[in-house]
Amino acid sequence: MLTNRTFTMLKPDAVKNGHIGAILDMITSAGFRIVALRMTQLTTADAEAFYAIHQERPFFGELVAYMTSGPIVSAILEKDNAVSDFRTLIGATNPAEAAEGTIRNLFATSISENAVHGSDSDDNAAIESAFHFSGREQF
Ligand code: FUP
Repeated sequence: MLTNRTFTMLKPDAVKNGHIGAILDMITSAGFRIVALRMTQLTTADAEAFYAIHQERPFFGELVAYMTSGPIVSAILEKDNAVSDFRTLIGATNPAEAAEGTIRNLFATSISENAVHGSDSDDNAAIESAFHFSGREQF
């Protein structure tokens, strides 16, 4: 189990608005080591599978449309207490509630276009990492 790793995506709004460099700098400055990294664009099938847990939620269609609307940057990050510390670094799902200085506070535009994803558990970090990266792409 990759208990010291978490998975993130810099979402289409963050990429489109030119924030890749600033967000990766915040991530590494906070002590995370990037162990996998890719710029890609999700297909509808990718996004539906990745967010399958939300398929009954009213925002599912909008979420899939948004997450496939442009390129993203996906990454695996390593640090002690990675999942919890990264959730603290990104802030609340709704940027209006995200603590000052968090990535979502600084870069997110709305609850749906909220700049970054962060895994919510060690189990999901492992599942999401394997969804995006093969073993030989993780360093
Ligand atoms: P988080 O773990 O903070 O990414 O938040 P959730 O797992 O609750 O939600 C996953 C994604 O669904 C969010 F990043 C954005 C989207 N979402 C909405 O669009 N509307 C909502 O009301 C809640 C979530």
